Amino acid sequence: MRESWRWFGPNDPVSLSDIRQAGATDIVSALHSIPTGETWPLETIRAHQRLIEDTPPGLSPLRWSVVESIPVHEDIKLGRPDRQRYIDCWIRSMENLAECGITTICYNFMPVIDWTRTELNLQLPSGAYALRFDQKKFAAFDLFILCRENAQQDYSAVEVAESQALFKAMSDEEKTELTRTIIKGLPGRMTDAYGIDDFRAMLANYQGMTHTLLRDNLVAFLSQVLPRAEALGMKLAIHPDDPPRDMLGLPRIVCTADDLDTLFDRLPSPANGITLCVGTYGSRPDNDLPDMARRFGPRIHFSHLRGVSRDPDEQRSFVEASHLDSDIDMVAVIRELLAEESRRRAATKGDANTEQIAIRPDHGHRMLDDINKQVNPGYSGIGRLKGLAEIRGVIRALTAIHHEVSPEIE
Ligand code: DNO
Repeated sequence: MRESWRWFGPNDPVSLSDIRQAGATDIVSALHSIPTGETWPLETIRAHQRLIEDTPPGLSPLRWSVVESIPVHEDIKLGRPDRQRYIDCWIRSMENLAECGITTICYNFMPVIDWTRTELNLQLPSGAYALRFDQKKFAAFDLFILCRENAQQDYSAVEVAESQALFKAMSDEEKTELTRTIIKGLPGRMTDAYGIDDFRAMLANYQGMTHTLLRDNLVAFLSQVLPRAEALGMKLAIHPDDPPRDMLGLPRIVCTADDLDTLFDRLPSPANGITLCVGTYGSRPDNDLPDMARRFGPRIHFSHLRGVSRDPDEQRSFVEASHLDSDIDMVAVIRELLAEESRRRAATKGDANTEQIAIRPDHGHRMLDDINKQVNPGYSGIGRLKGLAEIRGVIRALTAIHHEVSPEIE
C-alpha cells in the first residue's frame, strides 16, 4: 500500500516537511488556482510537481502520484450543448498530467455541492474536535434558510416540525454559520463557493434533472475520457457523493454498490475505477464496506480511509469518528485491500506500479496543538498523523500475519 497525504499547495498550513515527517511517501494534490473548466497547462503542472518532488539533500523523496481532483464543469453534469469544450479541456489536462507521469485522477460528479457537513467543530468526549453532518440541521437550512421550492415534499411532517423547532432555537450567528458551512463549501471542493442567490440559481439549473439523465451525462463524459485514459495508462477514480444520497432536490448517482455496478456495466473499461472513500460509503448503513472492497477490488485505484459513527436514532446523521473506532470495520476493509494487492501482484508477477493501492488518511480530528492553529476543516496535521499511524499499524500487523500463514505467496 502506498501511504499518501493530501496537500493543498504552498498555502496549506500542513507543509511538505510535515508530511514527510508523518512518513507518507505519496502526495495527493491539485491545481486549485485554475478555474473549473480550464485546461491545466503542462508548465503549471510541472512547477507544482517540482515543488513536491524537488527534495532537499538527505531527506526522503515525495512523489505527486494522485490528482484530487480535476473538477468537472457543471455544463458537463448538466449535459449542456457547450459541454464539449469542457470535456476537451478535461482530456487535455489529463494528457498533460500523463506527460508528467502522474497517472491517477480522483474526480467526482456531484451537482452544485461537493462534500457537505453542517458542523466543523463538534467537541468529542476526548476534547478533540470533529466534523459532523446533522440531518435535522441540514433540513432546517433547506426548509427555512434556503426556503427551497417544494422542499417540504422531501421531508416527513415530523422532520419538518423538528427542524422548524431547531431553526427557531438557532441564533442569527448560528444560522449564518450553518449557511456558510453548506454553501461556501469545504476544502478541496470541486464546485464553486456561492452566495445564497447564486446558490439558488445553480440549483434552479438542475430543475427536471433525473438520476437517469445525470447518469447519461456521466456516461457521455466518460465515453470520451476513458479511451484516451486507457491509451495513456491513466486511472480514473470516481469519488462517491458525500453524503451518499440525494440532497436539496439534486439527484446523486455515486452512492451505493448498485450505482457502481450500473456504472461498470455501462463502461467496463479498466481505466474506469473508484476512489474507495470508506467514510463516505460508510455513512449509509446499507453499504457493507469490506464487501464493497472485495467486490470492486480491481476497480479500486485509490482509497480514502476514515471512520464514521452514525447516530443510532437517525442514520443519516454522523460524526467523523476516529479511523479505527467507528461503525466501519476498518481492519476488515484493509484486509480486503491487501488481498486485492496480493491478487494484483500474482497477476502482474510483481510489477510494483500496478500492484499497490494508494491510500490516504482522510480527515482527522483537530487536536493538541492544532486546536489553536488555523487548519483546513478535516485536514489538520496531527489528527491525520494519528489516523495514518493507526492505519499503518493495521497494515503492518495484517501483512505480518499474512506472511506467517502463507509465506509462499511472496
Ligand atoms: C473531502 C474530499 C472531497 C473530494 C472530492 C473529490 O474531504 O473527499 O473534497 O476531494 O469530492 O473529487
